[in-house]
Amino acid sequence: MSLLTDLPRIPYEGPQSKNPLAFKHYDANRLVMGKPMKDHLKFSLAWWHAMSATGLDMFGPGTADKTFGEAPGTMEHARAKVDQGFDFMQKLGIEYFCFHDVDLVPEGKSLEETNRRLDDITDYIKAKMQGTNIRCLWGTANLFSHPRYMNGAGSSNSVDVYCHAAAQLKKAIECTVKLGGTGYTFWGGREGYETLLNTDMKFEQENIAKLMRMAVDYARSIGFTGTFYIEPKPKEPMKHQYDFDAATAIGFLRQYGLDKDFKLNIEANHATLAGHTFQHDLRVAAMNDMLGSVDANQGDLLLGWDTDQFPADVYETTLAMYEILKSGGLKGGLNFDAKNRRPSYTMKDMAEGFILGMDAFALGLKKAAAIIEDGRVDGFVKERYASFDSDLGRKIRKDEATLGELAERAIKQGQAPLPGSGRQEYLEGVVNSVLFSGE
Ligand code: XUL
Ligand code: CO
Repeated sequence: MSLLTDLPRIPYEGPQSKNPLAFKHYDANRLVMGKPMKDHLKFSLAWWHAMSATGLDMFGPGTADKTFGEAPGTMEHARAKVDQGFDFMQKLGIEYFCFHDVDLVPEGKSLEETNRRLDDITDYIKAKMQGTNIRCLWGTANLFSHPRYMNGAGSSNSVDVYCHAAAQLKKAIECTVKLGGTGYTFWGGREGYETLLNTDMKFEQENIAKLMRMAVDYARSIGFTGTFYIEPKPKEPMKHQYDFDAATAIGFLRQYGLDKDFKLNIEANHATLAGHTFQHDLRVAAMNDMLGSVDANQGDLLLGWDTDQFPADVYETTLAMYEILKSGGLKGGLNFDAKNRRPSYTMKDMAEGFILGMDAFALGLKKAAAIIEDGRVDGFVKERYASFDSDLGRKIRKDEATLGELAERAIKQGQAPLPGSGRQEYLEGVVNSVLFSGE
């Protein structure tokens, strides 16, 4: 058995370091665009992956030993996870964590028993938080693993299941508030369908919205001032998930009047499963003022599922941080909804996974700031729309133009000139030169 407490503290050693247990780019207090890196990059540990998941897949059991010297399924084990997790976060300088209810404690035989266990563990976590900088980024309820949720929770056909979900939701909100969580997340779990032959989609979506409304009302009534998040995902586990992507989730929130209380938690691997880039879904969220938080990971474009890998692709983290910087920064954080590959099963592997992800985002942050400071990309985009700075262009933008007026101008001018080169290759070259022109 190996323990996270056996690992050393992880120092920043700079880009030349070859020490696997050191940061090459993440230098918590270094200023980027006038703000310390750690305030741009509020890294968070996901309790389900880091403290719980062993690497099991449908072809075989887990390879990583996360017993931490205690029998799984006991409260001793739940507490050992807290001891190990907090020690690990402190060694890496991670200041936030996220959890599902069932990541914290083993489920009891009844809701009352589970709730008592949650009371115990949140007391334990709260005490542990004292004297550290560690805070809860967001909490959530696992409303998708238990067989009762085979048809979803808010979208279930069964009112009994719907009520059970409500009970779990209520308790998870209470735990989040108790731990001072800055957010509460709804990932659609199994909120979706396998076939429309047995599904009333409208009924199910209305019920999800009603449950969310009740959750907001309850949370506000017990003093929760944080943000609710929807985390879009197009498929897996269901064939079709209702929160398909950022645009779909925003439409849903607006339709049901939930958009004042909710923002989005954009996950990189979910965006790519939806056929978008991570950057695309960040942009859609940001331009609608709905960008709240991020689940930081990456998929494998050759595989069609949610591989939840630690972020390594600096091109992608750069473009993600570009979107985040341009939107004014995240109020939420960067939650590593990420896990080691099954053959990377040691505690050292886990540390190296986090170091990889934190460095990839730190480098992405530095490079995104450099792209913005360089100005050529932003300058080009501005210039590209410059024809709208004309009198008529301004009238269009101010909703003062009529279709007839535009048509008249078009007839007068004859053939419209070509709109100007998009210069994609030039811009990609600019990005490459910023990325690879030294530190
Ligand atoms: C599943 C996923 C979840 C959510 C929390 O794909 O991303 O772990 O982040 O329920
Ligand atoms: Co996620």
